[in-house]
Amino acid sequence: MFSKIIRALSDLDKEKAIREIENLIGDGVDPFEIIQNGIMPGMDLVGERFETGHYFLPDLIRAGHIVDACSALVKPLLKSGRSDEMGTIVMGTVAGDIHDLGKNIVISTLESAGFKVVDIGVDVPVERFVEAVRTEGAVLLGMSALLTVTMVEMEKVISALRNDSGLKHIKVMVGGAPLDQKYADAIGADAYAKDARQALIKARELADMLLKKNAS
Ligand code: B1M
Repeated sequence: MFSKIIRALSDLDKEKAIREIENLIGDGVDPFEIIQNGIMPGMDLVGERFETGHYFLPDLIRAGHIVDACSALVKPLLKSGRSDEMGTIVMGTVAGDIHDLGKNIVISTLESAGFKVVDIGVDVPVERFVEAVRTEGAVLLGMSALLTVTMVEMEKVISALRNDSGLKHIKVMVGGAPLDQKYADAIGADAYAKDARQALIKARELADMLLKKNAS
């Protein structure tokens, strides 16, 4: 079902990719499945072609534009069924990293479920994360990283929060292609999500946990 969209994306064929996304949406395919089984594997192939020297930086940039156009079709459908007032989440991509397409999909998903999300952008330094959590009164901080060399920034932010008596209670969720649960545990994150659907599940669990704690 997803082979055509994967192929269109990996061949950097924007028109075909958009048409295939529209077809999948028209067939009633779950939008989370479209991201997980169509867009992400398509981008994995683009990445592989880049790594093996078949694609170059302009191709990556083009791939980014195509994902952006495809995401714009899928994002309005990322409804979760339940939409309560869930609190504020600050979200950004760590320092040195400008990948934001996945982060933006996660943000749309969280917003559609009732979270207020403050997007502080890409290439965000440690101090800016800490400042934003403080000034926005966030209950949760979300960090995204797509480069293995920038993953280490997450640990610095978590450490800065844990060393601040006013912010040590803030829950932290991390995500992005090079991460896994083991890494999230090692750096002391409260949750790891491998995709947008998981991000929503984990964010709800963390928010519910905080609500229960405040009520007791
Ligand atoms: Co870049 N890039 N890139 N790139 N790029 C990768 C990441 C790479 C894996 C490609 C490859 O070589 N195979 C590789 C990293 C290798 C590594 O570190 N191991 C790479 C490289 C090397 C680079 C440059 C260094 C290239 C260069 O300049 N020589 C450069 C770095 C720039 C920088 O950041 N400083 C670079 C630049 C770019 C573009 C700007 C051109 C463009 C990004 C455009 C943009 O984001 N606005 C780009 C692209 C498009 C990619 C690939 C091909 C696709 C990324 C993407 O958008 N995926 C990527 C290859 C790949 O991912 N396989 C690659 C689709 C998106 C929907 O998925 O982002 O994984 P994803 O998000 C998912 C989940 O990860 C998760 O949910 C999302 C939705 O389900 N998730 C979270 C993400 N954040 C989350 C946060 C959460 C929870 C879940 O909680 C807080």
